[in-house]
Amino acid sequence: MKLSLTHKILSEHLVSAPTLPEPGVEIGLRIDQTLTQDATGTMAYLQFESMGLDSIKTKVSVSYVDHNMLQTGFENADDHRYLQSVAAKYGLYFSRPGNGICHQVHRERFAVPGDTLLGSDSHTPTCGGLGMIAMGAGGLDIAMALAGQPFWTPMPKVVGVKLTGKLQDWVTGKDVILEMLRRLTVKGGTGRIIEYYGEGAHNLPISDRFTICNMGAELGATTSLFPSDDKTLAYMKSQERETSWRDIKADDGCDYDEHVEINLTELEPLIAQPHMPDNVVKVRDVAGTPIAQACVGSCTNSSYHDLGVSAYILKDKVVHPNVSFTLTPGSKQVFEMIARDGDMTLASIIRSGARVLESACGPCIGMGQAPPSGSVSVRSFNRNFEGRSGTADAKVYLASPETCAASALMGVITDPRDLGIPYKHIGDPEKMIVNDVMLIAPPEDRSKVEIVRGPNIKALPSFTAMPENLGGKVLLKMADNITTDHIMPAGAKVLPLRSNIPAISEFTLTRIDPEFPKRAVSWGGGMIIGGENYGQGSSREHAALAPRYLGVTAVIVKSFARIHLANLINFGILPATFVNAADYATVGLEDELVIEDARKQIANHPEKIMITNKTKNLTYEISSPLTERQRQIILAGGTLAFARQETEKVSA
Ligand code: MIC
Ligand code: SF4
Repeated sequence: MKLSLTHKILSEHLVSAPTLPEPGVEIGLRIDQTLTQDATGTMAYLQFESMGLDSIKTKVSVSYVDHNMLQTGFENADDHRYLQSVAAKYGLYFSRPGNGICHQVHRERFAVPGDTLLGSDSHTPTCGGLGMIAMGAGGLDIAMALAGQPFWTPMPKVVGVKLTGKLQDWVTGKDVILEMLRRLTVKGGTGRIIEYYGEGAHNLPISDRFTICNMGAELGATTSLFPSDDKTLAYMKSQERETSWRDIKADDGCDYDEHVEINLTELEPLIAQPHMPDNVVKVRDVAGTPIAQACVGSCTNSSYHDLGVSAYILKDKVVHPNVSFTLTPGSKQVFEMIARDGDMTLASIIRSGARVLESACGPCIGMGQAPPSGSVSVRSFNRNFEGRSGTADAKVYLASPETCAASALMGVITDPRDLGIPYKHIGDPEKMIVNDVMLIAPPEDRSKVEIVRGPNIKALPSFTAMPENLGGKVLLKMADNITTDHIMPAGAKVLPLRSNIPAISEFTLTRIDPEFPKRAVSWGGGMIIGGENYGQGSSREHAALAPRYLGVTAVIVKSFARIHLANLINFGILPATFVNAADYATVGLEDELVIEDARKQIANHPEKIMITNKTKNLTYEISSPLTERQRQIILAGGTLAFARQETEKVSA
């Protein structure tokens, strides 16, 4: 049988059954590598610690510090020390602050074709650019993988994206993924793995492949990947890691569940307008719009190519006086490369008046560089959700580094082809500067390592089992496409509280209704109602943990995003969808809902749960997509409670 690359890698890692099942059926996968970043890592390691093991069980695991580096108080600094000591204690690599953004560093130094990677960050699929199955998940799922447990996820459909032709000058991988978003939308990849193949895929430079896989997260896809070919080998050689290269690709003529075809030759520079990554038009359609800010960086576009091409556009010129232009090298490696290359890349950037930021997430997660009121910011990033930049009324556009740099120069949104400068190809360098001094390997003798816990690191809250009857008022009713940035905002004010659930829960859903946390507490908890694609975006499990802490017992929506759904189950919140879409309209704030015999209903037929709206005297049918394993988790009050219950059974 001819197999897709996805099926090959999944089969090699399948532990739940001898063969891959139909799409939708839950599969358990062996995880080779994990990564965490500081904003999700503290929770993941607190959860791992609570499992009582003395060592991690994965092949390679890395703890990165890249999100929260402002250090406006002791909180982040304390988190960094905790993460460093946990890594040393349990056998992980620690990537020091300054070494770079997790996805950029991981692809440079650790990604291996054919392996599996699970990361507590939704852009973990970036490493799919090297031919691996790299997936985002909540921190608790990472903790389980570190403990050697399988990762459970629904068997995805595989979408084969056939790329033909070759990109024109000034058109990039970013434009390919923006075209995918234009066609498929932010929900189009849900329950799917996107596999690129064909002559066009082979023509794409490695840096474009990473950008495309990175932003596949915005399609809602489980992951995206490219075949491992001669370009992959050349990249791994440039990183002095060719011994880890593996020749693995789809069989010619294999079957895909769904098909998409893009002729690269026909693409032109594209741009996502505010406030969704799928609101895509041609750059020329919005050209001339005045901008106040441009930013090149983030895990999507901060490679040597991205900085190099920006510098080329800026060479011997000055950034427009009305624009603040920031550039972020994605890693220390990229930073050192632009500082030492023959083109004087860093010098051109400095001379142009652009602002160089440290290698971290920075403005992408609202850590500084909030744009001026009501202004336009053009960014090479992956998310432009309302308010995420730190300025509630800013209008954020997403485009290639080429378009960002051209716009920064002109002061208005500009198609790089209209700059009138000759095109210069900046390829993947044959040799990168390899220097791992900022990656700390665990010590030989880990027994003496003490874990350092600052006062911001609070104990994990524990949750009770599902009651017989589940009742409560509707605490909030929301529309479609609610992101995890709405549920649990990030930014400079909130990120420092990621290790402190009582404190961070006070920000839950405040972007939608500032009174939500107070109401949830004074009403003694309750249920929340949402529309389509609820919980899209980030993998932050705080978007489930904090609501649970405030007493949310059920989330009833039209449809869920994958990672958020898994996080709700992990923390014992019942996720359910309306069977009759029309029922959504009849539920209102403050309505009293009750699921009689909730435990029985969930245990016996979660796909058909009856819930009564006592206020309106109506009964609805809702459906919870729970497998047998997940039913037990929900009944126990969450994954950790379930794991404890199982251990007690064994030792009894
Ligand atoms: C993001 O881009 O939203 C983040 C910050 O990287 C998140 C993780 C987090 O919230 O810590 C993600 O994408 O998973
Ligand atoms: Fe960091 Fe932004 Fe990438 Fe998230 S999307 S990992 S915040 S750079």
